Amino acid sequence: MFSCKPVKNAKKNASVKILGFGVWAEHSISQLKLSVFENLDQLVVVRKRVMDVDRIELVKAQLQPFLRQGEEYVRRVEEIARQIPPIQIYIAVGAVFFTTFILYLIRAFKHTISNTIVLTGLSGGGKTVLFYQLRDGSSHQGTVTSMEPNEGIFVLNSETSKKGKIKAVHLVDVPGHSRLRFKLDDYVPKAAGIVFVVDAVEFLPNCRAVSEYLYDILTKASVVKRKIPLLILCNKVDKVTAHTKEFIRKQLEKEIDKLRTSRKAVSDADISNEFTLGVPGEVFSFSQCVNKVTVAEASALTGEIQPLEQFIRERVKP
Ligand SMILES: Nc1nc2c(ncn2[C@@H]2O[C@H](COP(=O)(O)OP(=O)(O)OP(=O)(O)O)[C@@H](O)[C@H]2O)c(=O)[nH]1
Ligand SMILES: [Mg+2]
Repeated sequence: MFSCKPVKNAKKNASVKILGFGVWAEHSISQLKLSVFENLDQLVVVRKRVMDVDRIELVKAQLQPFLRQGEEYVRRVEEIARQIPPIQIYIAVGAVFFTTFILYLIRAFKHTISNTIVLTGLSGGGKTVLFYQLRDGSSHQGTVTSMEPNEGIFVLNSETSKKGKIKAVHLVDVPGHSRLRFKLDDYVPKAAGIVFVVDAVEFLPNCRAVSEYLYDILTKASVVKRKIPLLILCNKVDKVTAHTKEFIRKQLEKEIDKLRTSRKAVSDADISNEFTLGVPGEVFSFSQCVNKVTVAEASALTGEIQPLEQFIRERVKP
């Protein structure tokens, strides 16, 4: 009698073996795939490196002539340097450093040169009209008492048609009202020049007030230390009743001389001006001031302002 069991077992064994072989084959193929991919990656990396090396070699080859030329120049310079006595080399190097230093100083100095001109003086003297004359060449009649400093940076109207380099002027017109005069301190320390405007018509009734204001300006530390030049501009000379600049100068000197004595007494009582004026024991004159003080005439209304323009141009150079 035949039993079919062994046959069944044999079949089962065979299918198990085939299954096992299948798994093994699948595994082996995936392993193979992995190793092939890994090798491919490595191949790409190696190829990239080879290309990089090739490129570097190419650049090196291209640079080679320049390097050789550079070496040649250095060799020649060394040869020339060996022929020149060392003292000449030191002098040449020194000259280069010195020139650089001088150029640097000129640059630094140019930056510190001011182009600010301050117009000051009692209220009603004509500062604002002068400001417009300088800027626009017209008087802008009907000005009212200024409440704020009036300022602008511009090329003087009389110079707009001039060719070549012309420096713009920073002009500030500070109100003359006693309550607004403190604003002067914002501008005076950096000023290249001060224009003290005097009403030549109404001079005598205001002589004391004019002198006091002028005295305060001339004794300011910023004015004395920086020796800021000051122009006393006697304005409104278009009117026949206007006083001459000589008369005004003399009256101001007399009044300031008197003020010196009275202010000295005050300063002894500990309320002092920053600096004293003139030479002790001598009658005061503007020539005794440490800063240059000049006197000129003008008419803002008619545009006769040449002395003012000249003063500005001497202080603010292109
Ligand atoms: N006749 C004559 N009048 C002038 C002249 N300059 C100014 N004035 C007149 O004087 C008056 C005062 O002029 P302003 O320029 O406003 O005076 P200011 O010095 O600016 O006065 P504040 O702003 O108060 O400090 C105005 O009515 C002007 O028209 C001048 O040269 N001649
Ligand atoms: Mg004004």
